[in-house]
Amino acid sequence: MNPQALSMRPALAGADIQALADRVLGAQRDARAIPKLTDDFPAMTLGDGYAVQRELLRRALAQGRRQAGWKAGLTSRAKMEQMGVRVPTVGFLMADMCRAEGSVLRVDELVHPRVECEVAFVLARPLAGPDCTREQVLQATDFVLPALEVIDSRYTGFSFDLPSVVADNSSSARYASGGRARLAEDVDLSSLGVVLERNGEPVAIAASAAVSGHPADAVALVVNVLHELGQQLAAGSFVMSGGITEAIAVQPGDFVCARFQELGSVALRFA
Ligand code: 0L1
Ligand code: MG
Repeated sequence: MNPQALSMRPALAGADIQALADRVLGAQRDARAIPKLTDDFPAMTLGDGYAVQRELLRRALAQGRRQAGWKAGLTSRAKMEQMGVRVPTVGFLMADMCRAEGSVLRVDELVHPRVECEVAFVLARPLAGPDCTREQVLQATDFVLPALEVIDSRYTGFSFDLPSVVADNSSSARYASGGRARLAEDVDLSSLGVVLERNGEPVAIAASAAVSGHPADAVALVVNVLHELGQQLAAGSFVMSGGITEAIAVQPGDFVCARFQELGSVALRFA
């Protein structure tokens, strides 16, 4: 990858950021695939990707939508290898992207949805960077629970690079949590086994250590990236720590269930 693309220093003009936010929002709203943004803006950096993401969040909040929290993206080695990138990302989660456990999601509202299972953290206290640690995350955590994330890259053929995927809010689309909420100290979060099933068949099996070594490390990473962006995690934030398995594609008719050791299961149906 072009090293300049990894820079947090913005290279684009404010008008370009607005135009790219329009472009991403149009694709998200119409469930329509678009070419990656760097095809037209080859100088775009990671900092520009976050500037577009920040503009998406600003517009969502201006519409009266409520932010529920944040997610870590591209945290597992499996995910990084699958996507051909090396640096994790963050994305924001709005409350209206949440679906009840067991509910039915319409595939035609999305471009090419994929599902992954994650450990979600709910914070009792705020967390701020720059040097947030696993221990600080665990101390600030109210409880953890199992979650499914439905990611939906808006880029044609899943062809994207880091600035483009960050501008697309790290492919965030929907999420659901369920199972059993547990105190973080009551479970060994470093070695939780997970089985992801599609239509009753196991399609991915992994352990939570796939998430940056420990899911709380991924949350610490979110906090430290947010610090670079001038933000922090508020008390009450819902934070998804990153896909434990590779993401699996879903089609209408699919029933997806993630069975977590210690945390129970969470399922979604697709129509
Ligand atoms: O949550 C994630 O890890 C998704 C990151 C973006 C890449 C993708 O669309 O798979
Ligand atoms: Mg994810």
